[in-house]
Parts: sequence; C-alpha cells; structure tokens
Amino acid sequence: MGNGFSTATMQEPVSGEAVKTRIAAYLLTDYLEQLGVEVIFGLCGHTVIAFLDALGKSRIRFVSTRHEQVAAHAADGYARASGKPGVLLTHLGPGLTNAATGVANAALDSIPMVVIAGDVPSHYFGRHPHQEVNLHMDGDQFQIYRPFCKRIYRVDRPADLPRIVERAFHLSQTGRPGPVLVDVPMDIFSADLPVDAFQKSPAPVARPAIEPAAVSRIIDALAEARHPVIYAGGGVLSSGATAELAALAEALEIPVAHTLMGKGCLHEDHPLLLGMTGFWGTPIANEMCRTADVVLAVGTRLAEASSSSWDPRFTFAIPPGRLMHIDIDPAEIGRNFPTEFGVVADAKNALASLAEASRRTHGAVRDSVRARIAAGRREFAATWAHQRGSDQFPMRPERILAELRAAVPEDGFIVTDVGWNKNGVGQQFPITVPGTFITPSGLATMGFGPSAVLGVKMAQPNRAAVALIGDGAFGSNPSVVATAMEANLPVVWVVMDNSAFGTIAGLEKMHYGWSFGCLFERNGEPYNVDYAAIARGFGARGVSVQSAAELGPVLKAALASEIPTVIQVPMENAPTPTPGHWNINDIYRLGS
Ligand SMILES: Cc1ncc(C[n+]2csc(CCOP(=O)(O)OP(=O)(O)O)c2C)c(N)n1
Repeated sequence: MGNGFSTATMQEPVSGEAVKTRIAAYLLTDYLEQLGVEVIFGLCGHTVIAFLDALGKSRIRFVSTRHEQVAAHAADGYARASGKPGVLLTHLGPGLTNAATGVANAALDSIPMVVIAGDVPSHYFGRHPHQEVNLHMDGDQFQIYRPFCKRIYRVDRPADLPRIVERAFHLSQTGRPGPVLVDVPMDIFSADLPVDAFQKSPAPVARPAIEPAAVSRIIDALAEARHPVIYAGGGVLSSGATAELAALAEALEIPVAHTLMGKGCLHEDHPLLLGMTGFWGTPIANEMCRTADVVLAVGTRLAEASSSSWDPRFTFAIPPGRLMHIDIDPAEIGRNFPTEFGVVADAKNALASLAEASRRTHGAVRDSVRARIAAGRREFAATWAHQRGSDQFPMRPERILAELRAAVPEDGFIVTDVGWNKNGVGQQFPITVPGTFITPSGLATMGFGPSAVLGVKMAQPNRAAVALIGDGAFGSNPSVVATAMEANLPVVWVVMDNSAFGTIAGLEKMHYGWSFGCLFERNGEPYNVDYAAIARGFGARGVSVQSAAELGPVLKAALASEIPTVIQVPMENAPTPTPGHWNINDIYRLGS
C-alpha cells in the first residue's frame, strides 16, 4: 500500500477472491451520514485533510473555526440544542490541546460529543515525528483527554476504526452522556478497508427505569412530608422530563427548586416554582430547601455553587432533612449529603412513574404553599425591579436583561458565558420554554457563550440565538464572528462591557479592597475596546449602544437581520445578588 503498515489484520475471504476495498476516510464519512451526523465543527491540519476531503464530498456540513476551543464549544452548543451528539474534528497536538477546554466543558455538563482527532502516522510512533506528544509514552496525545472523556480510543489498526467509531457514538449518548475521543493516526484515514467494514450501528438502548417498590417509597415519603421540595437538575431537561416534573409537583402540591442547569424545568409563571438555589440563587428557593423535611433531587450533582458549599445554614440542611436522590450516574448519589434513598434511573422514566403513582395518592394538604412562594418571589424581585427600568448609562445589568427578555421570542435561545450574564440570568431572567437557556455549569468556562451560540443556531436555524456574554469572554476569542460569517449563522452577541473580568474584579475588591489583575487598563486608565468595530472588521454588523433606551430597538433590528451582529453595551460592574453562600469567601485573608 506504500504507506508503511500492514493490512494483515484484514480478513481474506476463504475463496481467495480479492476483498473490495475503499479508503477508510470515505467509508467513515458515509457511516457518519448514516448515523445522522449533519455537521462537524473543527479546524484543519495535515493529519486530517484526508478526512476533510471525504467530508467535503459528503452531505455533512463542516464548520471551520479559527480556534479549536471555538469548535468544541460550538459542537457542545449544537448537542444541547439538537439533542444529538456534537461532532468535533481536530488536528493532532496543538489542535487537540486547544480543543481540550471545550471538550472538558462538555464533559462536566454531561453533553454527548464525539471527538475525532488526527494523530502522527502510526508507523512513526515514538520516533518524534512532527508534533508528536511523546515525553512519557510513544504517540501519547490521547492521554491528555483521559480525565474528562468517558473513553479515549487510539485507533491502532485500520480494522479497528469501524468498531471504535460505533463505540464512541454509543458511549457518548448512553448512561450519563459525555465526550468520547477517537484518536486516528493519519495513515489510518488513508488505509483501505473492506467496503462493508462499517456495518454495525449503535444499538437502541432503553433508559433505566425505576422499580415499583422505589416509586412507592418515594411517593409515600413525599405525600407524608409536611414541607417537601423537588430539586430539579440539568438531567430533568436533558431527558425531556419537564411535563412529568410538573405533573408530579402539581399532584402532590410540592414546590420545585432547581440548579443552574435545571432552569426552565417549569414555566417561569408556574405557581410552584421557587427558582434557583445556592450562592446566586433566590432567598425563597434557599429557604424552602433548607427547611424541607423531604427533598427529592432529580438529575443533579448537588453541586457546590447550587448547594451553598453544602453548608447547612444556607441551602440544604440534611439531616434533619431527608434526601432522596434520582440520577442516571450512581457516582452522584450520596457524595455530598447523607442520602436516605437513591435511585439510578433516567429522570424522565423516573418522574413519569412517580407522576403516575402520585395521581392515585392523596398528599398532605399544603394550602398555603403557593401563596408563600408567590410572596417570596415577589419580595426578591422587588429588590431589583427598579433597576429593570433604569436609564442609567453605562447600563444596569438588570435593564439589559429586561430589554433582552422583551426582544427575544420565548422559544429563542439565551446562551450565556460566565460572569454577571450566567449568574444574573440564572437568578432573574424568566425562561418559559425548556431548553432555551444554555450555560456552562460544571467547568464554567469563560469563552463558552460566544462559541456555543454558533452550534445552537446551526441546530435550530429558525429560532433566535443570542449570546449574552461579558467583554472578558468576548475578548478572549473574537474570531467567532468570522466563523459565523463564513457559516452564515446570524447569531447575536450582546457584550456586557464593564472593561473588566468583572465578577472576579468584584470579588477581589470585596475581600482585598482593589481589583489588581482583573481590570482592563492601559497606563492606569480604563482600556476600552471597540468590539462593534471588530465585528465590522469581520464584515458582520457591529453596534455600540449609546443609551439605555437604544438597546431594545438595536436588539430587535439585530434579531431581524440576516447578518451576525455584535451589540456592545457599556455596563456598570454591579455584582449579582448572592442570597446563598460560597465557601471561598471564608478562605480569603487580607495580609500586609
Ligand atoms: C477560561 C476561564 N478563565 C478564568 C475564569 C475565571 N472567571 C470567572 S468569571 C470571570 C470574569 C469574566 O469576565 P467577563 O466575561 O467580562 O464577565 P463579567 O464577570 O464582567 O460579567 C473569570 C475570569 C473562568 N471561569 N474561565
């Protein structure tokens, strides 16, 4: 074959007839088409052009980014908005490491993803060919992904490629979803394989259900409790269980609190909705969770930020509260709280069974619960309500949220980053359609939002997609605008510009009295960047808002336009309210 490796592993037919073969890269793209892959995000390199050639001749779209982290977040956003695995293509070495942050972000939010990476030619493993990572082991780059991928595969023989790709799609989607790496030495893309080598498709897999005895145990506990709460995580949304959640909550009249990724689990106006818990949560959600006698947590890690660092004074007091926990991943159950009862099940299956059983159950009378929730929500909203109409300029963040909610249709996507945008939207922004709030939670990656919105728009081209992001995040990789232009993705980026890594600047200021290392400055003066002009430089629309009153019309025009638009909004660096607790605040010590 002239490329230095043997095809001895390929099976010869008994008759001795020649096997009909084709180059692996073409068979691979055919297979990906068969699996329903519509789009691959990535960035080229000499190790993957054989694959790109095949991709260019297939029906699959390729979105070429200017940085692999952008591609990884876009694939992540695509997966969240489509419900299908995101597919990412990277070059070896620096391509793979550039993408690592995006893949890790997907992993920590349980997003299904298949990463196809090029690698050095397999016949040169260990000889330090160009860009090989090998300081500890020959051809070792795939190990870089080990801590955050569900499985890492290096394809060592052409004949393994079909099996490994099938496994990657299977594993990325089953159980707790997440990324799987398929590391492909470049010679393998160019190897011959029998034309029918890619035969096996991932099996349809039933999601784990809950046993009847477990249903009775949970329903009895909820029905008998005086102050139960259901606590919904991202698993409720990713499994599509919002209707089942509402049915259960309504049947037993149980308030529902949620995590950051659980936002949207009930319609914003639902009378049993408490809101988000934790450090950036709401007082009523924290209080009712803390005083609950039974908490049913579903599809959540009970993570630090949403659980106020597990401090019983703020969000969850367990014990004396009793915790029942349903999750697809056994490792999540019982980690941070003593747990009375755990169930390893799919959230939708479990909530459907519980909702069904709850219809036959008479719960305790909880007449006053709706009034208490309404009062608690009203009271908290009143603390920032006046800011929603503030004409102040640079703008108040609350006014930015108000204008955004008014402009974006309810089924439009709000994609955040980290900073005021994530915390403020989680706490204060009404979400009425499940799945329309997309945010980086587990790894909380600055740089997620500007890129993820590309994948969201690719998945749902007929719905609005707005990235609400800080200037820190937008400044970290403005090349997203070029990608949006090239791929014709008319997304809108709203840049909340406070000339700082504002959230961290505020934290440092609170504890140390200054914001050293967190402000954008030049010669001691604020350093202002014209992000709108940068957008125009890429050929996109760029608008710099000059007054609070302008933002609404500018947003509407951007959403109506067919051109990607950056809206730069000068904003006061005001902190998001923090009704909960975060233990980091106990750690900082000011010295001299
Ligand atoms: C990649 C990465 N680096 C650093 C951080 C730590 N961090 C959390 S919030 C934040 C500031 C973000 O600044 P900006 O995007 O301007 O938003 P703002 O806080 O001003 O609302 C930083 C640096 C992070 N989460 N991710």
